[in-house]
Formats: sequence, structure tokens, C-alpha cells
Amino acid sequence: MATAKILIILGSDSDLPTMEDGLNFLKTMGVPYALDISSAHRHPEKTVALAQKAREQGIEVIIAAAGLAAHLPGVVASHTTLPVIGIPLKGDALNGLDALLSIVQMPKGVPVATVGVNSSRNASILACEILSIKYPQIRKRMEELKETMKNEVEQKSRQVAHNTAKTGSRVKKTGSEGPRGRGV
Ligand code: C2R
Repeated sequence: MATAKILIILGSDSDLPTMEDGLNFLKTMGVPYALDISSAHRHPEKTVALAQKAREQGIEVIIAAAGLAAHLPGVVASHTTLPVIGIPLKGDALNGLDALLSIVQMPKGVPVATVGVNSSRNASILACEILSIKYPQIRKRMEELKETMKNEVEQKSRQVAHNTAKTGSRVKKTGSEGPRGRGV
């Protein structure tokens, strides 16, 4: 797979550090992507052009990330029939709730598949899962990822069981009180 299948659009270069996790995931998976900065607010013409030309350039999924009043993903989605994944990014004043609501709460007809605040890795995983419908090699890598996560949980489970056997249970029950210390 030589050409980019995922287009990632960021509202600002100041969003780059938060995106690193997701970008690293795509590199590890060997899935090529294109990355650009645009803004529905500051450069609406470029944003519309990116969305409109994406399909003819071979893009199959778009990831759009923005903080604050994050209209970028919605505007991109309104100019393409490709699936758009939105990443709300944390700003100073409202901790990302502003971006989350701006991206997730789209009007009927223009969906943006919204991941959690700052969840660039999950956006990349979702993009790969969409591509895995068509590309068997990506499907294989996604199946390996699931297997790795399963093995990690198993390993942690065994470690906890081992530690508990050595030190005894750490969860103390206090009479009729539940785990949060309230009567049940
Ligand atoms: P600056 O650091 O450039 O001032 O940007 C960006 O994604 C960034 O998180 C601050 C924040 O503004 C966001 N931004 C948007 C849009 N354009 C930029 N939400 C947009 O068009 O939605």
C-alpha cells in the first residue's frame, strides 16, 4: 500500500503533540497517511478543498482533530461522503468538553464518528478497522493487535493473582459497608 489511504487534518500545528500517539500507531501498522493543517474558521476555502478532493486522491478515511469550538470535523464531513473520524482536543478553559460537544453532536445527516478527548490512537485504530474491510493485510494486523491486548490482560491477571497469593487480598470488607464505604 504505497499511497495514503488516511487523510489527517489538524486545526492547528499546536495540535501536533497530542496527535503523536495516533501517528505512531499508523507508522507501526505500516499504514500510509497524509497530514495537513487547516481550519474551518481560519481557512475555510482550504478546508473545503481538502474534503472535496480527498476521494479522488485515493483517500478512504479522514481523521479531523481540533480543540475549542471544533467545527473542523463537521465542516469536513459536510463536504465529503468519506467516513470522517473526529478527535476532540483538550483546550485550557473547558478541558475538551467544548470540542467534544462541537464534534459529537452533529445534526442528522452529517455524522462524525467521534472518539474520546485527545484519543488520537483510538482514531487511528478506528480508521484502520474501516480500511481492514477492504485490505486483508490491515485486517491481519488488527487481529494481531487484539491478540496482543488479550495476552497483556492475561499476563496482568496472572501477575495480580501471583501477588495476591503472596500478600493476601488487599480489598478489605468492613461489615455491611460496600466497596465505596457506604451502607448497601
Ligand atoms: P492555535 O494554537 O493555532 O491558536 O489553535 C485548533 O485545533 C487548536 O486546538 C487553538 C485551537 O483552535 C483549534 N481550531 C479549531 C478550528 N481551527 C482551529 N477548532 C476549526 O476550524 O474548527
